Amino acid sequence: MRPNYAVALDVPLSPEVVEELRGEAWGVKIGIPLLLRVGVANTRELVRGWENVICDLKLADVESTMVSTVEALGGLCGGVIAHALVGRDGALDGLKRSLEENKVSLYLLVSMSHKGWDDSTLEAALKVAEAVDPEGLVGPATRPWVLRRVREAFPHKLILSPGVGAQGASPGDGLCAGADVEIVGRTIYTSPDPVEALRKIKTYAQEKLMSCEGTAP
Ligand code: BMP
Repeated sequence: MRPNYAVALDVPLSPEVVEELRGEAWGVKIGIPLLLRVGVANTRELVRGWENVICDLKLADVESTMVSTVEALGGLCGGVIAHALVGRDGALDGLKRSLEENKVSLYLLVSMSHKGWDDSTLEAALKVAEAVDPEGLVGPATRPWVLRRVREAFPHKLILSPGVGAQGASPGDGLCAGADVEIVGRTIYTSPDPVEALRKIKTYAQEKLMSCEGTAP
């Protein structure tokens, strides 16, 4: 398994650095902080050429509002993240249909990486995800046991996992617990050399993967 990374670009970096990161990363995750800072048009310019542009809008609303929010981004997103807990009928079912028509992937967030997230909702979120059948899921690298449960519930779906670096998980923790891609923001974009920071993260993860491969779910 290769250590795959998505760069969480919550602040803008120079186009040259973003372009260099593209050569090292699986994808880029953009969301409200970047969109508000530089606008949709500049964001589009910044991520031009990236194969996987994941729009982390943390959608959690009724169908029409979620669909309208994605439409407002005018084809910017290759994937969209929504909260599973908003439920299927009248919400995620319509969003999924609309995204499918536009060949955009849906990722459902089933558990978050911060301390205060209540994992008593996990089984309910997984049940919604099962009913909606998204392309992928999002779960925390900070709580590997949760990620293992997500992988167990969805053996073949793409799992994205934030929480590596600034939030305390080590590179490879998410991958070893069953994720396909780890999401890293601050450790990369606050570094004086973001590309080198990502390379170091990948090297560290590669070593960790060598010791956990075979034990990973
Ligand atoms: P950082 O590596 O700087 O902690 O950034 C993590 C990124 O992943 C942020 O963009 C954050 O919004 C996002 N994220 C998270 O941290 N935890 C989650 O549970 C879900 C997220 O999308």
